[in-house]
Amino acid sequence: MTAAVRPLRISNDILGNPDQIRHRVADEGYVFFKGLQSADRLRSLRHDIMSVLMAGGWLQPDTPVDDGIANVDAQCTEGDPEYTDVYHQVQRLESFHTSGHWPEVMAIMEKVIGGPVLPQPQKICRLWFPRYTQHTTPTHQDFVHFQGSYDTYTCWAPVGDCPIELGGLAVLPGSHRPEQIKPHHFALGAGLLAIHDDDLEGEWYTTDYEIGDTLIFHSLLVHRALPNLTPDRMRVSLDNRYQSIDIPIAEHMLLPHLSGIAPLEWDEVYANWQSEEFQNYWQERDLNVVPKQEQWLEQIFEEVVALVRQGDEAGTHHLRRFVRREPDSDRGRIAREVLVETGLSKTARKNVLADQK
Ligand SMILES: O=C(O)CCC(=O)C(=O)O
Ligand SMILES: [Fe+2]
Repeated sequence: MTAAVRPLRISNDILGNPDQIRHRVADEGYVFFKGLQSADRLRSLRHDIMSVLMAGGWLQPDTPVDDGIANVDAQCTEGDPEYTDVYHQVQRLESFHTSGHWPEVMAIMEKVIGGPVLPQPQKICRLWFPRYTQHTTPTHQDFVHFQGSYDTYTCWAPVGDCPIELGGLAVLPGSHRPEQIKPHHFALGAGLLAIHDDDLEGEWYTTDYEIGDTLIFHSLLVHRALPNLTPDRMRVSLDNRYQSIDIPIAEHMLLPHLSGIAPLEWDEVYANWQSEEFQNYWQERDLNVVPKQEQWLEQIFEEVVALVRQGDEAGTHHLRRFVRREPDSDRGRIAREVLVETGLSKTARKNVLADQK
């Protein structure tokens, strides 16, 4: 495969034609629309999110909050306990959850899906620090994370302009066919699962996203994020999932995002909301809920252990974080033993022990 990057195909010309939209998604695995979502509402949401980040110490004090100028000393990412300390405050925002139900979003998802739509309860916001490129979301298919049914679609939108250097999403058109899950392996970055380049062919497509632009893609489409190469800007984006109300949904998609890393209940999420309209909205439906498959998590744990034994840095970073998060679980204990047993320097060993306190 080549490293060249081509521009996403813009589908605004077929916005009024659901058959053509579905045809294009079936063919290319994605559709991309310019200015689909209200820029005003997104700006207001950006203000709410950035205000949480400022209060949490992730933005430079005395800079305009809406600019999202990062305090790089606060760098952290999904999987780090410090990340959820602030991220879960974003999860409590009514405006954030409501954005997943905006009329223009529901209307386009109904066209893509061709019938009544369930916005999955788990809504996701991504908060990506600059100059932290080793934690960029690696190449993957969403199905390994969200599971349930293949016919689930991700709707990704930046909350603010997102030029290429800020690190938006890139897709590999047509890679959702044939209908199969490709091998995934451990990598740092959101989700921790990566498809290796050798298992792929085709060219990457992306764009300089502007506020309101919206990318929708199938759960088997291969995609990745580009690194946030700006000196100081946070990248903030929404990625929410939608499916027909009639097909299976995996049980973990009924829970707040990252509530497995640090506990967060829906009641806590709703504590300061004005409206009940989007609270527990899925409970009145007779959903077909299926268990979460643990196979990928188990696989990467074994891979990480093997990598750490070979002295791999990314694996060591992950295992140390894992021990901090779960010192007392079975895997946490194994992780600690592996870190101590491998050729860690004295300082690193001290850090592992300090992390456990
Ligand atoms: O925003 C990111 O870095 C990851 C997004 C993603 O992979 C997704 O929306 O499925
Ligand atoms: Fe993804």
